[in-house]
Amino acid sequence: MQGLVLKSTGSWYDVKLENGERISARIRGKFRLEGLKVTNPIAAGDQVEMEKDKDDNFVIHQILPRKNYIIRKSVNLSKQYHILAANLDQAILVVSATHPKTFSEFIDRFLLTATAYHIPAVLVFNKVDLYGAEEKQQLQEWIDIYSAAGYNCRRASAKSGEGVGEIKELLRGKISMLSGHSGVGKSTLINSIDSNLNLKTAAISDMHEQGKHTTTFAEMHELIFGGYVIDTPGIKGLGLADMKKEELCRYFPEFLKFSSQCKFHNCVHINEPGCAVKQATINGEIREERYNSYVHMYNEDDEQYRS
Ligand SMILES: Nc1nc2c(ncn2[C@@H]2O[C@H](COP(=O)(O)OP(=O)(O)OP(=O)(O)O)[C@@H](O)[C@H]2O)c(=O)[nH]1
Ligand SMILES: [Mg+2]
Ligand SMILES: [Zn+2]
Repeated sequence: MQGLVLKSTGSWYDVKLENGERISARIRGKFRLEGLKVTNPIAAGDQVEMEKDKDDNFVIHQILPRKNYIIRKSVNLSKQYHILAANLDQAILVVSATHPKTFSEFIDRFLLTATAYHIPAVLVFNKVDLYGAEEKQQLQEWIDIYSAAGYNCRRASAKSGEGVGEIKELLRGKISMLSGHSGVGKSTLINSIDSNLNLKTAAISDMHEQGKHTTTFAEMHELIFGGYVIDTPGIKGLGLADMKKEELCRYFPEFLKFSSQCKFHNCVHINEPGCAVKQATINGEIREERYNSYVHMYNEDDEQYRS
């Protein structure tokens, strides 16, 4: 019997059967992920094979091959990873310029991760109803930078409804994951797109302008107009799991146009002579912010990477 995992809360999994019925299942056996230690072997979006045990409980005994998956470092256990979701058509990062503010470095890491896992990434700049002059300038800058890098950028306000129709079209018929810091409005956006869903939301704290981690488990919701959306808990950061630092530059799409012209074929665009990527940055063909962000990630603590 086959099913689609909607939610994993630890030892139990909510699974939708092919007949539409929603059941709880446990897992049996060990599931591994390409040598990485993971805290949850099965994630929302997984297609699984199940059978019934002698007590008539559903037991998952196999994961069907994944089209893709996205992971982050586990919050407490430094060498462990958490699978956020599997089998995605797109990963949407919800960003806000204020209440709470998202930093560009976080955006760049998210895009890098999604790109490395071959998942199309979209940026949704939410809460535009709150933006003053400074935030509007930041928004325009972000849109310039990330559109030039080849990413789809959308502005939205779950409050005023601006841009919500476009995001609905973006989600129609697809499996999408929404990520971003706690409090940027992921659950509120989903509620405004499909009023049948009534996801829990909460005001951010006045003191620190941070979200309250209202959504605690990634959960996949079926959209009334077709498609699925996975609402996820707010994240602080994404690990660069699974990657060697020399590979990072492959996942900056705007570098690729130039990197074939570098003097050395294995150029990582840091200190090599005759580097076309560096030259393109000087010429303004690659945004300096993105190049600097790349150098920053490259020079980070080597602990980040798998050797
Ligand atoms: N002004 C304004 N407020 C918004 C908007 N979108 C969401 N909010 C508010 O922001 C707060 C946080 O929204 P949530 O939807 O709970 O945020 P979340 O991203 O799901 O947060 P976590 O579940 O904690 O990760 C709520 O008070 C929402 O009403 C928006 O576009 N404009
Ligand atoms: Mg939420
Ligand atoms: Zn180079």
